[in-house]
Amino acid sequence: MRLRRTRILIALLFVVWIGGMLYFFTSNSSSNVTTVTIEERNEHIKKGIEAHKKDHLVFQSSNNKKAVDSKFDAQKLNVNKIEEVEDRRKLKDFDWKAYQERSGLKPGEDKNQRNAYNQEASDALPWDRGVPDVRDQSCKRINYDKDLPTTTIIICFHNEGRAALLRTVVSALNRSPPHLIKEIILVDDFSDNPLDGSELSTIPKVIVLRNMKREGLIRSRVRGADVARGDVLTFLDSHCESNVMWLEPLLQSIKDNPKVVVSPIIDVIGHEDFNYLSSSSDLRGGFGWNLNFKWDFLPAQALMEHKTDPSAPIRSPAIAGGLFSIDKKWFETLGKYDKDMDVWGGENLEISFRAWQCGGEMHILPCSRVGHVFRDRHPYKFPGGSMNVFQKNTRRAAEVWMDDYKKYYFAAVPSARYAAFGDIRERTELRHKLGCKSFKWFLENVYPELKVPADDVLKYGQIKQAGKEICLDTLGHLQGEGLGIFPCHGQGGNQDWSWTKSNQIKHESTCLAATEHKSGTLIKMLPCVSTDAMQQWRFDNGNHGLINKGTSLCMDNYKEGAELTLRDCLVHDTQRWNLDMTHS
Ligand SMILES: [Mn+2]
Repeated sequence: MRLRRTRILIALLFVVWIGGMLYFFTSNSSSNVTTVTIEERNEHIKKGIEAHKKDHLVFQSSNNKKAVDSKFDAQKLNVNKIEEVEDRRKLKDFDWKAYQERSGLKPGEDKNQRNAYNQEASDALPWDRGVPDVRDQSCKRINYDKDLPTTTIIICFHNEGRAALLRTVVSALNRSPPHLIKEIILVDDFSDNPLDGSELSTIPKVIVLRNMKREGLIRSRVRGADVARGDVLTFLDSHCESNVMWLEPLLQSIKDNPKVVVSPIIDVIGHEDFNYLSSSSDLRGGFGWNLNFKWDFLPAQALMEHKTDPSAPIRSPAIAGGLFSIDKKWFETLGKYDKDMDVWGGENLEISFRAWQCGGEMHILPCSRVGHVFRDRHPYKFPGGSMNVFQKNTRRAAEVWMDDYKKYYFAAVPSARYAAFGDIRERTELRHKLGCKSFKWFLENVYPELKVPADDVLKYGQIKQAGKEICLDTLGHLQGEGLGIFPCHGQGGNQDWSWTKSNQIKHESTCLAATEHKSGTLIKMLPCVSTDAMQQWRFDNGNHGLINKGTSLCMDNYKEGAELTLRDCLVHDTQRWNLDMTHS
């Protein structure tokens, strides 16, 4: 019964999803919006997130000693003075072409080399170019309060391409009500050319701080936050473009609930052509037990709510980390960032755990849209060793916030057990002082979709026919019956498989089993018996075969539409599989 219900639910979900997509295309077909298929967009997002992870590896620091270039330090400049001279700075006085040309491509220079995006395409765009308004129609009918809190925009950068950096600043200025932006703080994390940042200080509201050595994203953000005078902190990456009315939804949410951390939907600016593409709004932030951030499709219930009201906030267990707004006082109360985390990585999950467990929430706001250049490689070296730093930071987050559940992280990333993570007393005291809830509470109330692995499970996920988007699927069949294949939907359910320590392929309480020794015999879902060789499998990495130990026969999708059988092992496409699985 439960299997059938799951199956019906997934079918329903598909209908809703396709309906939603049809609506999306028809409702946008008249406007001048570049649309891509959902598959293309999600592929983009997936690749983008991978690239985005690498993207922040630029920030590097060798020790914790703070070094500051006093010339560009707002604390020494006296920030109040900046407000006095603010009126004298005019956007129209800024010679954007000259600013860009001073750092333009040299003759013969590879246009992709410096920034890992096409600098020629980026430089060719006007600094104030328009972008398609990709918001849902319902967003355009919302009236926001006139007296929203003000914000300080904080942008940290290191050797960013000038055109992209400038558009980040100018699109935010041009597409926000002026009275809502207190200032824009640029934190130059020790770029090769200090003029990249300092030349922008003639733009209205811009304050430039420069680190005299690499501090990394985390400490650079805190440095910006410490001098911010706005009510709300808005962190942006340095290669973004804010879309129409991007700021109001963020500030309204925080006005309504100062303990909510809010993110825009992150649209895609192509790193080759710089086209602005709309991202799916059916996603939210999550993670696996390896504590890598990932995008999840909305669970069925949340998806239905989203389709009913496309402008409503989407509760998100985690944020990607590059772009978000938070009330300044709440940021401080919550303990800012863990400043003993180095460079980049893990800080987005840490602030996500902290926000939820300590009485706040995280929302993605579909009416707020900001484009981001997703790259597929990073232009800079990472001398500290990105894996070590990522692991140190992530382990700090796990040690402080995950209680006993950290054992699943260590199971998923065994090398993390040996990561030196330093002193965490200050952070555990913070957790205690704030009276934060347990990780168990977080799992039960915020992220029940993250399943606690059974102790006998090595890895879990889906099993794909090699080279195809077709997955092993119970087809809603019950114990004692066979199974088949179905297009992969990434929703788990009938396509959710675990690989156990005794090499069984398990779905709920059933395991895939051979019942006879002859070729052509049906594979059945039987109650698991870990010692039964007829239920044990071996994955042949070379041929991608799934070989049953008891029979030495191979799993075969011999006949389309028929149930899976065991056949003599041949190197044949119907016997080739991929384990698309995460270690638990
Ligand atoms: Mn980025």
